Amino acid sequence: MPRTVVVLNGPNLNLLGEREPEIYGHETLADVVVLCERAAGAHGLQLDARQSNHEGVLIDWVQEVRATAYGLVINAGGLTHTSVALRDALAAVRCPKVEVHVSDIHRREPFRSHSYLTDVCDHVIIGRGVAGYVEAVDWLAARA
Ligand code: DHK
Repeated sequence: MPRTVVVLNGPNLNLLGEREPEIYGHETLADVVVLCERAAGAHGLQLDARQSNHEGVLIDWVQEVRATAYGLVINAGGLTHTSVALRDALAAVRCPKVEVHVSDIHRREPFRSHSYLTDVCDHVIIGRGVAGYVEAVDWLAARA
């Protein structure tokens, strides 16, 4: 059975590279997927990368992979700061989970400082740009 790292991206992350590049940088979501595939491959892992702008879709995906994923990386975008429901879904996931933010949410508007996801994740990577996703995959591989 392939060991699969699931990378979930939430609302507006499909616009990476285009939206507020001074905050989120110039790399696109497609670039992120290539970087993560490379990192996963280097550890002998498969990658399953998905993005949705819809909270319920993300929750469905979290539930779908909760018993089978080897590791989960999630950047929930703005849902980070609002979604108890996504948090509850993540709490039911068995594998290690890493919360990623491209920007440093603690150095932006105060409402971004609180994450509903942090204490149901095993590790948090913030403010490292898209390299944070690669760090997350490496962290999951090292933790096994
Ligand atoms: C991405 C978003 O879309 C924002 O809503 C978060 C996060 C920060 C990021 O830095 O990747 O506040």
